[in-house]
Amino acid sequence: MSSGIESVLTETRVFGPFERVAATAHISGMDAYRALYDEADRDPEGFWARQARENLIWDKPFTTVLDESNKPFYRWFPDGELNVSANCLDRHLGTPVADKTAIIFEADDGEVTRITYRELHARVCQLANAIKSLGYQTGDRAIIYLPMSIEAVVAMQACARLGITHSVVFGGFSSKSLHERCVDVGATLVITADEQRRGGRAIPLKRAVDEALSQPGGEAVRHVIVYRRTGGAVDWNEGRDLWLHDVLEGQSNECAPVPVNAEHPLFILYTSGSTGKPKGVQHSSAGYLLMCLLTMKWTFDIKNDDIFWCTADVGWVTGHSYIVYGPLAAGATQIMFEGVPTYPTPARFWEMIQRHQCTIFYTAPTAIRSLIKAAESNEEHHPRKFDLTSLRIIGSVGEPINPEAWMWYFTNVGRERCPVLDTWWQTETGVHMITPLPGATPLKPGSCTLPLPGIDAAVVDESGREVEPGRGGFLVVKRPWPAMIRTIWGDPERFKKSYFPPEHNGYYLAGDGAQRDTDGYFWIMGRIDDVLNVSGHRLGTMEVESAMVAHPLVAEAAVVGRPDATTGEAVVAFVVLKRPLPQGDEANEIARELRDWVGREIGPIAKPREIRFGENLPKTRSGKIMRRLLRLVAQDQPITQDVSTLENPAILTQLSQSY
Ligand code: 6R9
Repeated sequence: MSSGIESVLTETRVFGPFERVAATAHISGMDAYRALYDEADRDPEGFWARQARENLIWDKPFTTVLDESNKPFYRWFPDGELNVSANCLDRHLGTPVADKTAIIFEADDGEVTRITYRELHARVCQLANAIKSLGYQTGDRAIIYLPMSIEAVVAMQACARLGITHSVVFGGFSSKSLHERCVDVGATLVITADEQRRGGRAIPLKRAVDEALSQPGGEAVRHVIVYRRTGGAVDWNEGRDLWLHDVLEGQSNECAPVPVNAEHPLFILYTSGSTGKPKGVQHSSAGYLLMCLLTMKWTFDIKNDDIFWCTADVGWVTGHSYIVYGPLAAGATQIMFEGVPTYPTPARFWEMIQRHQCTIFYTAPTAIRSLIKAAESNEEHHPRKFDLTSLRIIGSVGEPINPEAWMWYFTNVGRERCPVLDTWWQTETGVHMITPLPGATPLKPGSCTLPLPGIDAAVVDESGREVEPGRGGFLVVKRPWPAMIRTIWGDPERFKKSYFPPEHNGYYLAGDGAQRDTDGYFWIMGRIDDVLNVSGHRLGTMEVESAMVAHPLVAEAAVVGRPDATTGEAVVAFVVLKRPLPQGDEANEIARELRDWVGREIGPIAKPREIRFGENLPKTRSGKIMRRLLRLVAQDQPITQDVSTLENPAILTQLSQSY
């Protein structure tokens, strides 16, 4: 948080406008932005109705724009019907886009596969027919546990075509996380692969599915469709498991899209919150897709000849909105990458931009920061060694981008010609909310700048009152927007409590701290709840704590974040064991064991960077763990506050030793 606050106080540089982009931009110049913003502000329903009519193809037109009768369970275009897959694929068939490349897929080993919109449509129809023939229908839920692949896009689109709600689980999650999600979402179908290939290694996926489904509740899954990616050995459960290539055989490449209600849940995506249990964020069909498409135009200024590349995984919301739905609805050509930015070398991104003539590049600060390190230590991996002149827009998402990383990205990747779009949004918001527009907004390094048209964002105090410029507070959105979260799957009370607490006037509470400057620009300060952001991945501290205390050796655990130059935040775990305090090698051994345990319980991304053992944890008189204190200890900062109320102040010394 401190680096964010400093940047607000010291950052005075302003970049842009970018004439080259502005000349042809969808929204060109600040006057055009303000005009659109004001139109939406004056008459939000009229504005969104116009956008929904102009941008989506409806099977049954809506007559109501927004149903607010059961706040905060807003319903958008509630009597309209459409199909999301038809809006991404069929809409292009009678146009020149049909034979345009939809996806340029580059595999981990560099092999490139291209697929046109017409071919993609055929593949989606075939899989939809196969799924239908297995007895699945609108309203069923499918878990998708696939690597980055054209098959993942096909699987998600095939579900959308039939009105089957998908829940994609990131391939880096453990079988235990997969099991929890399968059960919570009530899945009856799983689509997976034998293995995934990343950084030259093969990582099993089917094995994790087998483990997950052998647990209680797993028997509800009737079929597991398996994409053969590597040919690695897999166990086979006759009757349940089916090869993707077998189920596709003989299927017609036409499958009528099923019209669904605008509010029909397109997908449920799990994300971390401030309790131990991940939340199933439920999204709609029409409102969500509308804003995916609009932000492709507004934020990315997508054009027919652009080569768009979002480096996110389809397991995260960024991959949903800016790989699977937004770019396809916009008829764009996009790059999709199976591997990791550092394999075979940390120049992989720059090589790929050059090879595929990428024009719009969208990645995460954590990737940028690790590539800075690599570039600065080896000239061969520096972006200046590559021809990146095809780029016209570069973007960032997932966590605050510090001004230094912003400047490096702007200078070395964008060559000072490309606007850097620092896009602030969340799994819950569905799409970009606060972001520069490339042909309009002057940029300040470290600020996500201004809200999109139709987005009424503000910074408020504890009682919901807007604070003055330069004062920190809670980031809120005052009015509903079409792509917003609809509920937490199976837990409407938690939805209300988490996002619409009564003291905030019915505003949507994002969970981030922020402040605005005198130009109205937003500066995000990081999470204000018990959610960490490690390499752009959201992790609940409670989630990691519950995983740790599930280990037989652990009596108690507290997890906090520590600022980290590469990953943004690093997980530091304070642990009380059920046995005497370990020292030296023994402590190292137990720390390794606990790290592996967390990796198995949640996934490798949750493994604590540091583990610190103590005989107990610092607590208040009422028994609350003093996390604020632990955060200071984790940063090796001096403790200036009064610690005399602690049961045992000496533990602070114990807890300073890390493993
Ligand atoms: C899209 C996505 C959401 C949280 C969010 C915030 C952080 C995302 C940011 C940013 C500062 C940005 N975040 N983008 N913070 N500037 N441009 O990342 O969704 O995984 O749900 O994370 O990430 O803290 O609340 P999700």
